[in-house]
Amino acid sequence: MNKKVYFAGSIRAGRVDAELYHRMVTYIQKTDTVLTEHVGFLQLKESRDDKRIYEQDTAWLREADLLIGEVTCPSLGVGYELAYAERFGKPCYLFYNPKKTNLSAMLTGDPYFHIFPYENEEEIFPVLDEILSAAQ
Ligand code: 6IA
Repeated sequence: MNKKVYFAGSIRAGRVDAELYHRMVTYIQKTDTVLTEHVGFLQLKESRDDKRIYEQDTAWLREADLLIGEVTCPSLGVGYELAYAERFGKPCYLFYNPKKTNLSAMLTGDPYFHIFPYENEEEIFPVLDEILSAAQ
C-alpha cells in the first residue's frame, strides 16, 4: 500500500485513451500515490519546456516503486520510459487492448515486462488490485 506509481500513457502521440487513463489513475489513487497524475488529466495545458519535462519525468522514474502503463496508443515517450524503467530495475505492468493495436515486439518480446491484454476495461481493475497489493 502507498506505493509510488509512475503512470505512463500517450501525450503528444494522441489523447484518444485519455478518459481511460483518467479512470486508471483515479483508481490507483484510492490506495497509492501516482507521481504522474497529469497523464490522466482530461484537459492538458501543453508545455514546451521539454528539458524540464524530461528531467522531471526521469527523476520520477528513478523515484517510483513501479510503472503502470496503458500502451494501446503507441507513444515514443512511453517506449522511452519503459526502457528507462527497465534500466533502473523498476517493475513494469502494461495494459493494452489487442483489438485496437498490434503491440510492438520490443515490448511483447521482452520478458522483463508484465503485459496484460484486455478486451473490456472492467478487466483492468482487479489486475491493478493484485499488482498494488503485491509486495515489491
Ligand atoms: O511521446 P508522448 O508525448 O506520447 O509521451 C508520453 C509520456 O511522456 C508520458 O507517459 C509522460 O510521462 C511523458 N510526457 C510527455 N509529455 C509530457 C508532459 N507534457 N508533461 C509530463 N510528462 C510528459 C506537458 C503536459 C503538462 C503541462 C501536463
